[in-house]
Amino acid sequence: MKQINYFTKLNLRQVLTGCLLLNAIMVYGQSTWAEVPVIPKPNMVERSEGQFTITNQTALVFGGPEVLQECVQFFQYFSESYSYVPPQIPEAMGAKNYIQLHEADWGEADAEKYELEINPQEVIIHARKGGAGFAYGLNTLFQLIRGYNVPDAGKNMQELTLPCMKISDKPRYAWRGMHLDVSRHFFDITFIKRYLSLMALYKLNTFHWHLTDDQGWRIEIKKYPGLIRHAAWRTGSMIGKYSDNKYEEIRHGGFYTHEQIKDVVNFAAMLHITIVPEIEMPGHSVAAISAYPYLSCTGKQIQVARGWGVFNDVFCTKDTTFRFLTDVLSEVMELFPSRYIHIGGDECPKVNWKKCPRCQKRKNALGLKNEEQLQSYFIRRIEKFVNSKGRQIIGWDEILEGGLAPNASVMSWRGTEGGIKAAKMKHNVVMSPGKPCYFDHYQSKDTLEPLAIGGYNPLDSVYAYDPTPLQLSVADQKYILGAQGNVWTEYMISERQVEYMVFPRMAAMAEVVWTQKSNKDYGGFLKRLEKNRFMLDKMYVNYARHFLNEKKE
Ligand code: TNX
Repeated sequence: MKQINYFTKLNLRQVLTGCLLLNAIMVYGQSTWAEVPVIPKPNMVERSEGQFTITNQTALVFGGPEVLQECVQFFQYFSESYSYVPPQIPEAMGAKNYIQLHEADWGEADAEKYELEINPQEVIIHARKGGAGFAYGLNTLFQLIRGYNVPDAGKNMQELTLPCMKISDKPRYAWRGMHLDVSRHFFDITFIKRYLSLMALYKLNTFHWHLTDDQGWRIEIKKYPGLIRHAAWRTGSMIGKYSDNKYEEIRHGGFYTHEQIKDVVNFAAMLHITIVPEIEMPGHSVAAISAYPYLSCTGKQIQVARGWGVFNDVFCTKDTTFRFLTDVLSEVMELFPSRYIHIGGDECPKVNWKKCPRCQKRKNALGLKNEEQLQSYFIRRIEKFVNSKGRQIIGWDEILEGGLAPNASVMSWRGTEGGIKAAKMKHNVVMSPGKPCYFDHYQSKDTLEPLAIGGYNPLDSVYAYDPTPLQLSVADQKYILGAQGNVWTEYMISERQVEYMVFPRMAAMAEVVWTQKSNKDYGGFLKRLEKNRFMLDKMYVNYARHFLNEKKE
């Protein structure tokens, strides 16, 4: 028999008061607006007559202790009162007006699915225990409450209304990602958590954390203290346009300790976000080499890079480099429980390998034809190690050159060809082609835009993107895990600037990876974004405002 004393009733108004997204909401009539004000757009919505009213008598009813545990955490996060512990009241059954979380008997494939029913007497969210469904259902509910109840400081209304409807929703793709480069410019843990919270707002579930590059190493590795003492800092940065070749001399840097990383990983898990760490190899490794020069072919002392671009100093293919990298990856895998570990693999010049006696000896001993095959050997060797720990590697599409490692997944960035090729070879793929997934490119042609790396990726191009290439057979389409927005920060020197480049393009990307193609509609998205931006306002997000002037039809 179901234990009714597990049911918990809590005064919803208490929770909503002070809520990050919803506090100070006052009702001002009910909108007759046809679009359901939710981003990403839910996949099935049926509207019906009538409305549900949230009053200070509305109870929140949880069905069972585990569900309670999961949802309360999520709920509390979106509430200012982190320490709020809902009272356990044995009899909640008497409530006349309630929001209920109901455990559904669905299989694992539906871990992210939720159903949300709004009737005049009750709101019921159905989801599978242990997945993200309850959190996503609550998220949609928050957005509906916010979207249908326009705050008006002049009114002191006690009630929030919701039109009756039934939503049945689940994502199109499993990998709904955002990336952030913290090497070119360092962003502290507080900002990383903010970034994750904003991802959660849009039901994004994968954070690709680009932790190492030429311009700075950002993760503490206990066995190699030089990485945070030395490789995490540079003595200046490039300023202005790349072609100006100008530098300032301000020391820049920072790193994350193991404690901080554990804290962020737990925080992300609470928001149903997986963090995929990236450790770049064999290229983009100047910072690591500057701390441990023996890692390169020449062994020469070099400095952490101050400028942007691609550098010839890369990891040598000798055994001592592999010892270093496997030590590093061991600590990384201890900290990050993700199935995937990103090992970079992009933009590795082979100039030094061609001159290096040890690399040449390795190449000849293995009977390899060229340096591309040597890079393939490098990645395969790393893959073997990562697989031995029960994990999978993912790398940029250059890892296809010279032969793809047997179990590797590919992140397609130089267009979609690499992704298509890998999917045809039955390897998993994450799509992130520069156009339109690079959020470091300009989003407007306005000449007053802050300096960016170049390119042009406006909001409508991001929105129009379909991650599943038409060239793929139906059978091969399943290898497309999803897509992500990439945020390279050479030209983003502050958190405010990152936000400006990321929002609202992140919202468009969320709809690309969540909403079925046939349900997408850019005009409707813009209208929903106009409502949605009040949530961003509430969190003081510095989003770009160009969309406010776009035509909505
Ligand atoms: C290419 S995308 C890079 C990055 C740069 C980015 C700038 C990729 C795998 N490599 O190192 O930051 O372009 O858009």
